[in-house]
Amino acid sequence: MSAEPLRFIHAADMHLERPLTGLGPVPEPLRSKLIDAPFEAARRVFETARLEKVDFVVLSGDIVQPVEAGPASIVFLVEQLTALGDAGIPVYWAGGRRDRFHQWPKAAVLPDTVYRTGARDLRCHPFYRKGEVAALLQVGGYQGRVALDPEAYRVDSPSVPLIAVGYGDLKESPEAGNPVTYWALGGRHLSQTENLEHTLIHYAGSSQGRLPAESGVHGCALVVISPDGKLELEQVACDAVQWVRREIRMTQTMSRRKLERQLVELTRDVMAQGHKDPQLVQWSVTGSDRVSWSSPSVAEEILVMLRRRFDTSVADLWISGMEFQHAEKFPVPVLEPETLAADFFEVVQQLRGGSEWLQELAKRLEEFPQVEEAVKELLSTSPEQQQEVLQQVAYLGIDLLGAHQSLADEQAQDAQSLREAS
Ligand SMILES: [Mn+2]
Repeated sequence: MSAEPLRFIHAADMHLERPLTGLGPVPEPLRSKLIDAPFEAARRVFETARLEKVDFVVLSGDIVQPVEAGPASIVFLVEQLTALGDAGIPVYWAGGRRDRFHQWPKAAVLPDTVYRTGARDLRCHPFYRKGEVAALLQVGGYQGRVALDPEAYRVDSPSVPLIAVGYGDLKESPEAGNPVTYWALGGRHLSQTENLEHTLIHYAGSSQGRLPAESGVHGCALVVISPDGKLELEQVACDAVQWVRREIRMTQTMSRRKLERQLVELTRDVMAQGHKDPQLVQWSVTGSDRVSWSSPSVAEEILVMLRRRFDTSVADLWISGMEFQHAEKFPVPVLEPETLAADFFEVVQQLRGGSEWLQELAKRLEEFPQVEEAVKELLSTSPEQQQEVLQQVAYLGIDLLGAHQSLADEQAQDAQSLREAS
């Protein structure tokens, strides 16, 4: 093996066919940036490869669904991969569930520095540097719903680093005798690393988060394998828009107005940090179990208030969501007795701890095939998931039956407690 380290970029799940979702009405100045974000993120990944002068790039699937993405995305990708080819950087691309190489338009010609492996296929490529093999790449396409077998990627005693590029989960942890140096995997949208003694398994994650659940930094991995076999992985942020999820803890006595004031202040703090890219902020309020007004409709009202406050043409910030997190398994509302909400809640309480209610529900909904199907699907989920649904039912019911505290009530209550205190 040569005395130079091996350096490469690992990226996955770019999903150039998929826009950002879960945002609500976005102010005009932000729109084009959000539309462009998946492409800008991909551009930054490929630019990193060129600036770092890496040996090659590995793509672990779900880069683009060619039919859904449309011609502009295909042209974009061909240009990016051609620029890499011109810089002497080959690309090894394991086809994911979405890539569909057989639907790739014939007119879009990829440079011959791009090596693609389609579904149910596995190919071994030697990577040459100065006329010598410097690495071996086992590139495997989407295997259907079957998990990847680490043994299939085996090569008999390789004298150079062996890189496995694949899409999906591994059936089992690779054995100690498995010669793969690095598992470049895709199919998970949040990056994830599993460091085993003899190998490193890494999911690159999507280069651009698409929804609130994909918060945190996204990008690609820069992997360096030194001549003595030491492996280093550096995460490189490439996302053009960041989903920020922030938690704030509420105390039992906290009033709604105080919470609102805090949220405004904290959002200002996020804004003051001066990011170069737009921030999409999701507020999650914990510790709200014992507060009767912590309902979805109050969350919605607060969201509208925050959006109005921060809808400025200069700020690259948008509040993507606001939710009350209920850590306890079930709401503990303070309800007026003999009200609809209280009666409803009592019934829901009685249904806890079993799945009979679902069977009963399925029976009653037999004449509505579509709903019935959804309920039957629920029946096949775990008891925990069923209880979670019941919990949501409880919150929604209490909310819809008007048990939440309105702002007017609260202002009156605030004024009352002020009078009492003075
Ligand atoms: Mn994917």
